[in-house]
Amino acid sequence: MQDGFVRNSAGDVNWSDGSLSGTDVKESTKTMGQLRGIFRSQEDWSMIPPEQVVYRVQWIPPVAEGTEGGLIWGNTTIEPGLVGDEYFMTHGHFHQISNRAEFYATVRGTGYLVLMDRDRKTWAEPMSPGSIHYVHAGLAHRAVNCGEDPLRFVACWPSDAGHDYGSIAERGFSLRVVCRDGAPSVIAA
Ligand code: M6P
Ligand code: ZN
Repeated sequence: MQDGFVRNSAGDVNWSDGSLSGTDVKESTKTMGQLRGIFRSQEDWSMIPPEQVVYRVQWIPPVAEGTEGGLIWGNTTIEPGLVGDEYFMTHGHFHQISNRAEFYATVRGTGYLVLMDRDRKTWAEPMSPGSIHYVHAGLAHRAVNCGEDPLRFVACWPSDAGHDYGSIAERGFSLRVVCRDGAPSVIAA
């Protein structure tokens, strides 16, 4: 083999859990303390240790974030758990550039992908291993773990999409996923 003709350009995905390895993998962790104001009950939120990990994200940016025309591959692992009757979930965001879409695909676990447009019309798609979810441009998106095991999904989004967390921090989504009699229920917020 001649040098330079064959190489791995991004990294490796372990398809059994979606995890990434390689030199360019970035990682972040979101703790309960960083999710102040996201769950419905401030009182229940305050009873959980702030260092409790709610979810982890890994991603590979083959081009710098913010670059137009590129893509980023990542994954998220949401731990199982409840804040009062509300399942552990991601913060959720709109994209800063409103015409940027995203793919999610579930690897392990069960839950919901909650989607909301700018008029606050909200709906939820069930997530289970193998489910593919197309997040249309302009929709806010949040994943919720309704199972007893970690919810793991992979995602691919444009490198210049950006994360607009402010709108969600201010008003949230207009649906919440809660545990009723031991089963998930999607209710108006
Ligand atoms: C997915 C992608 C990421 C996002 C992550 C966690 O992997 O959508 O861009 O960062 O989920 O979601 P959030 O940013 O809302 O915390
Ligand atoms: Zn996104």
